[in-house]
Amino acid sequence: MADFFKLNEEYYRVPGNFTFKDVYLAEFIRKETLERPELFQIKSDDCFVVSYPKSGTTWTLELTQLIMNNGDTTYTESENHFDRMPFIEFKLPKFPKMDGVKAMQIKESPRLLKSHLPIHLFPSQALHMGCKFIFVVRNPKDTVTSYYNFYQAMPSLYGDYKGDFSNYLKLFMNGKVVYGDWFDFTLGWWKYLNGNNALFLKYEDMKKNPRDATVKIAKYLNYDLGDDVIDKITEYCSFAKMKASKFINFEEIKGRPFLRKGATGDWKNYFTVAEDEAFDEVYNERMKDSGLSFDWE
Ligand code: PPS
Repeated sequence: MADFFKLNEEYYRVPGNFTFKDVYLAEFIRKETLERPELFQIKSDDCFVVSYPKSGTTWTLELTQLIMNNGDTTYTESENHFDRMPFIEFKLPKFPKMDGVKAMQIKESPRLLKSHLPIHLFPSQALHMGCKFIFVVRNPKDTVTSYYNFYQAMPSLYGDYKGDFSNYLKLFMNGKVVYGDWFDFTLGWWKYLNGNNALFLKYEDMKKNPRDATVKIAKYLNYDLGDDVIDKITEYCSFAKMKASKFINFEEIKGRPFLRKGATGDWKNYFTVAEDEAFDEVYNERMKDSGLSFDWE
């Protein structure tokens, strides 16, 4: 297997890529904040939604924000998703309003914040201040499938990726996609979350029972919402509704929306049988002691 996902030296590199503490990153991640995490100015009542990219972050953030607003959609319908929930490590001159450090400073508390940083790059002060953590994870076959499509949809972040899926899967399996190795990322956070007051959600569970996710988030954040409000929030954040919302969905390239399919099992349309088998071998080896399992269908 070792050779199955072997990358040649000419592999695709995103614009401004750099490696920080063994994690492959891109120009849109502010290196200065990784070197000086105190720049983040964390507050003890901050709530973080943390995930590897393409795991259901946007969905979880929208649910959480509506819960924090007791189901009132006024704020949700007043600004776009990325401006409402600061993406803490983001910085790219093309999107000045999205500068994470600045954006967090102007938000009222309790703040709802997004990050894709692996735990060893995450501002560690937040781990000791009583902040809330909602971690969402998705089966990695669907994650890489979604990420492959996102690379092609967002040239402003990922450049001019022209490789096929097999090529992309090799990048993913070698940790050469932005935010690095999925296994390291997931295991790192999973170990932390197990022993701490954090909420752990799986995308596949959310798909099967979206109402349950709303209930869990509300309970975790101590919002006592009525059944009608829980139903309203769940429905408001359905894939169809979020896809139709101009405050959430967008297309940088026509025909390649940010909210793409919102399905489980799409990986089967991308993986060959050989790739699937080789992937399972790596997965079983790397995740064997984790106690973490996924639905793959
Ligand atoms: S990002 O850019 O890393 O923050 O992306 P992230 O939000 O983590 O993941 C994007 C995928 O989640 C899907 N999505 C949803 N699925 C089901 N229901 C809802 N409401 C929903 N909202 C977003 C989105 O379509 C991406 O998955 P794919 O498979 O590409 O469609």
